[in-house]
Amino acid sequence: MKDRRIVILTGAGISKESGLDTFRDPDGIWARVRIEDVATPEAFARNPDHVHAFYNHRRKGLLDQAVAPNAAHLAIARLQREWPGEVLLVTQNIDDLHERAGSPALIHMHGELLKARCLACGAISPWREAMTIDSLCPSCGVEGTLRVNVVWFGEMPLEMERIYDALAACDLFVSIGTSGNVYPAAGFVTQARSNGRAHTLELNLEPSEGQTFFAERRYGPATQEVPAFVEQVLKDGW
Ligand code: BV8
Repeated sequence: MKDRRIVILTGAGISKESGLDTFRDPDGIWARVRIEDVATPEAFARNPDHVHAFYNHRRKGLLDQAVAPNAAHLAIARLQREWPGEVLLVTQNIDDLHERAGSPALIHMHGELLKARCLACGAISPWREAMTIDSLCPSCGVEGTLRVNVVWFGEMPLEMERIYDALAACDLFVSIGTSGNVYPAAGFVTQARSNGRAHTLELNLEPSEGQTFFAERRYGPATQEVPAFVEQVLKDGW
C-alpha cells in the first residue's frame, strides 16, 4: 500500500466555498468578461491596462480576509502529510489556498496570481499589490515590463513533463472541482487510464465534460466530498 502513488488535479470548484468565483458556472468569471479580452497574450499586448485591471481585481479579492482555505483544501493537505506513498497535487488554480491550507508541495500548472513575471529579466517575484504598466520589476528595476505570472490561453502550462511522468506512474488519479473544459488538464484522466492500472475518480458538484472517462464519480460540494474521500483512503485505501 505504501508505495501506491496518487495524483490530484484541482480546479476552481475547490475554491468556490472559500468565496472565489469559478469560470464557467452561471455566475462565473467568463459570464462577465471574455477570455479573448483578458486571458491571452494578444489581449495583454492590445490593452495591458485592461488585463492588469482584471487581475488586480481578482488579486484584491483573493487577499480579502474573508477568503480562506476550506475543508477540501485542508483534507488534501492532510492526505499529503499522512499518505505513506507519493501524492502529487496539481492545481489549475492561481490562488494560494492550497499553500495556506498547509499543502507541503504542489504544481501551479496555470501559474500564480500573487506572483509577477518580468518580461525584461525573466525574474518571478512575489506580488500582492495592484500591478500597472508603470510598475517596476523588483529584480532588475525596469519599469513597465511586468505581467502577472499566470498561463494564458495559447501559452504552455508549467511543469508538464513532471505531470505526465506522474500520471504514467500513478495508481489513483482524482480530479476535484473542474469542468474538464480546458486542455491539457482535461486530458489528464485519459493519460492516467492509459498506464493500465490507475483508478480514476471525479469529485465535483456536477458531472464534468469528461465524466465518462472516470471509473468512479461522486457529486456534491467539495467541502463534503473531499474530506470523506480522504478519510476513506487513509482508512481503507481504494
Ligand atoms: C495550451 C489561468 C498548448 C488564467 C487558465 C487541446 C489540446 C491542447 C490545447 C487545446 C486543446 N483544445 C483547445 C486548446 C487550447 C486551450 C483550451 O483548452 N481552450 C478551451 C477553452 C477549449 N488550452 C490552452 O490554451 C492551454 N495551453 O494548450 O498550450 C501549447 C502547445 C504548444 C505551444 C504553446 C502552447 C492553456 C490553458 C490555460 C489557460 N489559463 N487560467 C486565469 O486564471 O485567469 S485556464 C482557466 O480554465 C482557469 O484558470 C482554470 O484553470 C481552467 C479550468 O477551469 P476550471 O478550474 O475547471 O473552472 P470551471 O469554472 O470551468 O469549472 C468549475 C467546476 O467546479 C464546475 O464543474 C463546477 O460544477 C464545479 N464546482 C462549483 N462549485 C463547486 C464545484 N465542485 C465542487 N464543489 C463546489 N462547491
